[in-house]
Amino acid sequence: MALSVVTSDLTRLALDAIVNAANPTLLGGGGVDGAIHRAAGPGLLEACKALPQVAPGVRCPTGEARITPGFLLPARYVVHTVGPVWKGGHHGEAELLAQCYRSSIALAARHEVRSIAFPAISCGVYGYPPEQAARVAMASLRELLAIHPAMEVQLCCFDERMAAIWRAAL
Ligand code: AR6
Repeated sequence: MALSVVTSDLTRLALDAIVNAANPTLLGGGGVDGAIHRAAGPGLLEACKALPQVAPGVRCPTGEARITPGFLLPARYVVHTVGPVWKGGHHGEAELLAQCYRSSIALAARHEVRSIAFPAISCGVYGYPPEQAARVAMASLRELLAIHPAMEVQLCCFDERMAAIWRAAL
């Protein structure tokens, strides 16, 4: 099946690309972002710094995506996307989260990526309720896989509790 849920450390996956749940600066942070920068080594930060700012301090607005090499990671590319901060659900969060999946897959496809893994974007520091995020992600990804049938997509959960929520949505 082209869409699956795995329980793993995202930084260990040897796929064409992994997706980073970044912040608009693209200069690193905590959570999966911090783990990716640690595992990729300093080349990743240099590549991120080289991406143009579209506004002061903003290299990637919420819902958009940017791509860099994976440097020391087993994955060839890192697709950086910025999820919405959860503000109760009535501030366009679902549409912005769906945009993250769309922008990431579109950008990956332009780089001939055939296998890609996403973390649970926005479900950590950004506070998005995972049950709702998983439904948005799965609905977006099903539509995207109809457009990109050769793409293999993994949803990478850090622990079993999160994986159970995502499997239920799948
Ligand atoms: N592998 C897979 N999943 C992970 C890993 C890992 N190594 N580490 C954490 N997770 P978060 P967000 C899970 O907070 O909510 C950063 O500081 C984690 O358990 O990483 O989009 C950025 O710079 C959770 O389920 O991302 C931003 O400022 C999921 O990844 C902000 O956090 C996402 O949690 C983005 O917040």
